Amino acid sequence: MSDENVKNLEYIANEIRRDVIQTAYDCAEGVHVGGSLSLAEMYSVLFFSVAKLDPNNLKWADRDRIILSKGHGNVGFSAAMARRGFFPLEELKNFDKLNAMLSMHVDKHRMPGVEISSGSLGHGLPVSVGIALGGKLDQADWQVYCILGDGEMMEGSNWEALMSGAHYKLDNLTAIVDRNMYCIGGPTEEVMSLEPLADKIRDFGWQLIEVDGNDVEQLLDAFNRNHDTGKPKLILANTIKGKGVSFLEGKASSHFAHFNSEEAARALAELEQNV
Ligand SMILES: Cc1ncc(C[n+]2csc(CCOP(=O)(O)OP(=O)(O)O)c2C)c(N)n1
Repeated sequence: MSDENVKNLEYIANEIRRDVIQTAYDCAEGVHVGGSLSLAEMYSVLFFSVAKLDPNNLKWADRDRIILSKGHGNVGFSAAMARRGFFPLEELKNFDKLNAMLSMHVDKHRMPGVEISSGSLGHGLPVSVGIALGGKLDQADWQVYCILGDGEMMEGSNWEALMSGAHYKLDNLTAIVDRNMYCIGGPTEEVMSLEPLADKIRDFGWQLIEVDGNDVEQLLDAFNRNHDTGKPKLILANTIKGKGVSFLEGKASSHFAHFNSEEAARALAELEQNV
């Protein structure tokens, strides 16, 4: 991919971050900021380069299926989908208001282009395994991309899904773990240690690719690498929770936040410098 295209994906990631901050200001209750900022490059790369999608043909049979398993990350996901053309960006202004299209967690009955509702952690990967298995049985050539949080990997259902993904040789399935090192209650390694996470996943029979998840080129390379024969792929994306805003980066408190006008202005000014 050309330098210009990489720059464009970085630009979109920055715009997604700005959308998240603006929504954390507009939404009186606050939103899940940290785990949306950590995934901005992932959303940009997936929605604008890797996945086959058509926002004007939501039921296109050959579309790739993107599943946000960590459904609390809906604010960043919504920003990416809006920018990709699934619905107007203005919908973010009503984020989590009564009867709005966009809510704190992903709701497929209200958001156009969403494959499954999510928010209760530990369900997206099991469902993705089922969808990928269906694709295999149909000999379809679309792919399934499932995004999980690292804290979410504490859910036992994910480990059953890892077993079955390998068992059914689902090389049409790519899971992505946002390894930002924090869950809701603090650092993952203090709450429930996951390490050595890469080795465990490899031992479950998956092709493991570990990257800097805030680096567009590394993400593109990971997605574009062929699946090892007969294996599902897992991209362990090392990211920074709250990435891009100095007073949020690497802080557990970034998980969920509302900003006053001064904080929002500070954050947006920092992100302005990245454009
Ligand atoms: C089954 C279930 N238990 C608890 C919660 C509450 N909860 C919401 S977010 C979260 C932490 C998730 O951590 P992680 O997956 O690392 O998310 P990230 O840091 O990327 O935002 C928890 C426990 C939930 N949504 N679902």
